[in-house]
Amino acid sequence: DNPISKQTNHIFKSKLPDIPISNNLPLHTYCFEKLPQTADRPCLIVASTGKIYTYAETYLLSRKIASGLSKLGIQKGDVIMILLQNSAEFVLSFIAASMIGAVATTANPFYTTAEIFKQITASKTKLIITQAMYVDKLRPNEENGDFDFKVITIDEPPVNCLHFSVISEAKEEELPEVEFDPEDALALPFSSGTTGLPKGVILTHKSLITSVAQQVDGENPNLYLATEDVLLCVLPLFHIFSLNSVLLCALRAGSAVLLMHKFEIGTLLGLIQEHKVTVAMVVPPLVLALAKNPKVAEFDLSSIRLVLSGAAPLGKELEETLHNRIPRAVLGQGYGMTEAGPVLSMSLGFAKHPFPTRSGSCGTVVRNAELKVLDAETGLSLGYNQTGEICIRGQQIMKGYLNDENATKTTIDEEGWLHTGDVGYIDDNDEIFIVDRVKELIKFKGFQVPPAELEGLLVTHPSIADAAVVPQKDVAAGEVPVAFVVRSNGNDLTEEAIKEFISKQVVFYKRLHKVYFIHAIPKSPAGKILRKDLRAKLENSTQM
Ligand code: 4UW
Repeated sequence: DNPISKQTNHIFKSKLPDIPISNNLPLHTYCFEKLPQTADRPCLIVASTGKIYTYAETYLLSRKIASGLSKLGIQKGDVIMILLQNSAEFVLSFIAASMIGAVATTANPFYTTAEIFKQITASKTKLIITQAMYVDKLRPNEENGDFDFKVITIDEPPVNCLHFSVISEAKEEELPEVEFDPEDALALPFSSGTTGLPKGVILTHKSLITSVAQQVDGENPNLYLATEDVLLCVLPLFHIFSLNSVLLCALRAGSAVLLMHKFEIGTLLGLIQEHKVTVAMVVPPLVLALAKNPKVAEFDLSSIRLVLSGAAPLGKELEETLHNRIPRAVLGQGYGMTEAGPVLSMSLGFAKHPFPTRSGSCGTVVRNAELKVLDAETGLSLGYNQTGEICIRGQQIMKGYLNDENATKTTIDEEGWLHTGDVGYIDDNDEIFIVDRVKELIKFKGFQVPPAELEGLLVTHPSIADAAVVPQKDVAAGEVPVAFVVRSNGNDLTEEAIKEFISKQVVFYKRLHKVYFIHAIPKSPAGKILRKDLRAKLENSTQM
């Protein structure tokens, strides 16, 4: 027996058996399949007002909104943008889009005008649902050109905008019949993936249903949620983690979703106590707050039975500190990537009949999927405890990038494997450990910061000849973006001026934390920035 050949085609599967998945349905039908049983159960709880929408109300309102959108001319395949913090209107609009075969592109309301318009342009947004305070950002100027989209606000509408009641008070009987194909696009989140600028990620009804089913379906669901569960929804729904693993999983399971429109630790702790939150989906900075903030001691968090962290690496010590604070809760991680539909793996400690897990792992590959670890040099797939690039295959992954065949081809290969750009290994308990990233992406508290975007902005400055942006480790944020800049004329341009130049153009988490001036950006013969060299420069130099 040749041990090498045995390992060259190693494919990892879940410890849970594959299950049949109803991914031929439209997403809303799948999510509300148990409506006859859950009709009177709480579905959405709006934290700021205490208003509760039952499952029946959520479903009916979504139908009205779907009908209203259709009255406004939104048809199958059209894109609507949801530019909102977490709110009932966010959820209802998303489900409504599904009901008429429309596509929802979600964006951060804190984005600058330029960032929003890039997404509007790329997605050909026909209608935007937002709040009055963000409408000023939606006024096209010369740079943005001519646009033709309707704007709906969930509060008092400014001039030329419509109020949300225009759609939410439409007649559900007039909801048109729409033909569905499981491969129809449904969600269009934007992600920079392994390289370049943010791109529209096409997630279909089939991919999202598959992903949700991989988490919460089956006799022994990987992520067991019951109708009695109350899920904390503080992570922004415009990011795929919250949209999929909090909202859609909760809807499918018939659990309640506690919607918080922003994070504030005192409010959060009070809400957990008041609503007896049982399941908390979090990112590492939130784990840090829960583990270390002295206010935690003043509240009763004993209702929490499960804490699921993801979107960025979680330190082992932090996990253990939190465990000491809420010893009864099962802690673990999920690992997702927008393009992967998004969940690749999840802790089997969350299963209905859980498996023992190890601290620091990102969980085990989800069921009905295949995972492999690719050796960068040989292109072979590796066995247990060998480090390489993580690749995933299954019906949950994206259909592709919107209008970008090249980027799609470099991310999903001919055999259907999606290459994540994450580096890790699978241990002998089938658990995934991520150790590095080969892609460009920087993650600030789980938010994407695409270096190419900042580099593109930097070189538009008249006194900058060249620039590269790389991550620097940071205790609070995980990583922060820092720039290496080559000045084009003299030494007048200061670090402060560059930081300000960028911060005016981007959302807060993309701001540069440091600028280093150098004579030339190290590049490969093909002209690619040698990011590794720059990262090493940061790590090695104490002056920096
Ligand atoms: N450990 C280390 C992790 C981890 C990680 C992600 O912004 P995106 O495209 O997507 C996300 C999605 C996260 C997510 C979705 C659903 C879910 O259940 C879950 O589990 C809790 C998480 O973050 O960024 C993708 C990149 O973020 C890094 C990794 O580099 C990945 O390619 N990342 N999760 N647990 N790193």
